[in-house]
Amino acid sequence: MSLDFDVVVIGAGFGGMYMLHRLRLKGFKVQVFETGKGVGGTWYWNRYPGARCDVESVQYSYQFSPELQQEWEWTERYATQPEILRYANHVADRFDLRRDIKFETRVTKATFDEGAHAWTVETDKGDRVTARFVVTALGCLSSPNTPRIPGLADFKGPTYHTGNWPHEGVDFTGKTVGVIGTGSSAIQSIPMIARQASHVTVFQRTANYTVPAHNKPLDPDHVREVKANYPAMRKRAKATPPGIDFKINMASAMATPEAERQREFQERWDYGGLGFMASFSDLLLNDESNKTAAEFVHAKIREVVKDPELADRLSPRNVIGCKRLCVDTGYWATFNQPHVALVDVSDQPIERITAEGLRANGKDYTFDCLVLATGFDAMTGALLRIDIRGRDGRSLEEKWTEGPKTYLGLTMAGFPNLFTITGPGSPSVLTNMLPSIEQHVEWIADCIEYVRSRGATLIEASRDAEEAWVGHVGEAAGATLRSSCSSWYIGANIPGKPRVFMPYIGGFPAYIERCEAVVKNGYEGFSLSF
Ligand code: N01
Repeated sequence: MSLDFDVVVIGAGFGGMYMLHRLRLKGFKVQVFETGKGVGGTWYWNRYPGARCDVESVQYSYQFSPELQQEWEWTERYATQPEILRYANHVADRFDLRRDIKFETRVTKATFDEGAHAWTVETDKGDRVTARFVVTALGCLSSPNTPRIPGLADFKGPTYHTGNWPHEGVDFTGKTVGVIGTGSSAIQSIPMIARQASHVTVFQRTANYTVPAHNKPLDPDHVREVKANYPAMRKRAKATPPGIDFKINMASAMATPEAERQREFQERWDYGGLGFMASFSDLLLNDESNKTAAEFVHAKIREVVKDPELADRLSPRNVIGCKRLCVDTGYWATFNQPHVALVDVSDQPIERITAEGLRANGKDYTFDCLVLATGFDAMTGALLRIDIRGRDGRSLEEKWTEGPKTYLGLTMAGFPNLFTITGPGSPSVLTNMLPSIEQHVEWIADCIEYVRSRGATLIEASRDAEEAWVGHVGEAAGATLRSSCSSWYIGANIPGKPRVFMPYIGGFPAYIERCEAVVKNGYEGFSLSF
């Protein structure tokens, strides 16, 4: 049977773009399908005001091309969404990617043909193509979660979701705005919305920890230095659990005298960003250590927020770093402004959305515009939106009834020739996504080349290898405080979703080592067919 393509790639974000490039270099015929009108994935859709990456721009970038790394000029410590999107477009142009990407086309179905050892991929535009392999590059946070609050359709004004923001932008000048959610997207967008709006009401179910970004324009001397030493910096980053080049203090918080501990927290706070959680090595392992960091942040909230009762309501109660730490610019100070109000909806869910606003705690709130900063059906949502059928016509949804099961977060037993970039069971969202994406893309491209070089037509993970990996992912999660709260890491934000800690928390270096060992041992845990 002659197939239309060697590989179909689903998604043209950073994962899909590099996958296309890498496979092309190896001489494979590739078709990419992308729902959006352009490349960029997350950075194409998340255009809410204030959107920027919480990993520093010189690190949140591709490293596969030294030339690209040298020629691209980041302008700020933390790049804005428009700048990252420009970068994605630059990459697409530079490597001539667009000619193999079909835009505005959503893949709806992928079915494995056991006789042909191939996939048939169908789209909402009527495509029906065959390919030996399918690679999903769907992103971990790309299926927006619209909460099932009664009456959502009744609201008379416009409703915006941060994860699917209008491309033309939104002008809130003179408007009253209701915002549901206080996660990263809300924490970035609320200060920006408050600059324009005449009144903002924030509905908070769970207060969140955030550290200051201290964003600034990049100093040209610093950029020159980074560029001169890029390989060394990338190497250092790969040796840390989150794949980010920052100093991890290996001391225990509890074993460190109080004054020294405060100094370490303060230094990290003054520097800004996610490195705060690397102040001590046991913040996510030991409750008491964690509390020292949490209390440090609580004190910062009290310093900034003038009304003590409001400061208390803004202070998170759970383990710091259990939910993804946020990085902000002026979030708490925004609540000192008289036109910004915080409504606690932690005790009772929002009752309903009404034509004029919403009803919560027995009270009606009115506003002109509603912003849903309510996050995503993370890690599995985008995959399960596609009707993926493996052996015996079994759906992925059926396979994952009790939670996602993968081998290395890359493949699944019963779904031969299918790969997932940064899938559940890989470090993905617990790391800097760009190096994680590159590591997956390179592993997958090598694997596909290996299958070809052996004259085989099928590769499949064994159930035993998958079970062992799923067990290891679960064990690793159980050893930290990260699975102790209701986060999207465990699917707690989606009613009915199985509660399973989805990403691999063992750290980037251990994960890379494991992937490399699998290859060295002749693709251990996989079988080939001809
Ligand atoms: O989503 P979230 P997000 N009633 O799930 C609340 C990445 N990211 O888009 O915590 C009331 O974190 C929900 O409440 P609760 C980053 O990895 C990165 O902000 O479930 N409230 C929560 O407050 C991040 O972690 C960047 O109790 C409801 C909020 O909505 C991930 O994306 C920027 C509700 C959702 O927060 C997701 O962040 C932005 C309901 N029915 C995002 N339903 C950077 O790089 C939900 N909520 C900086």
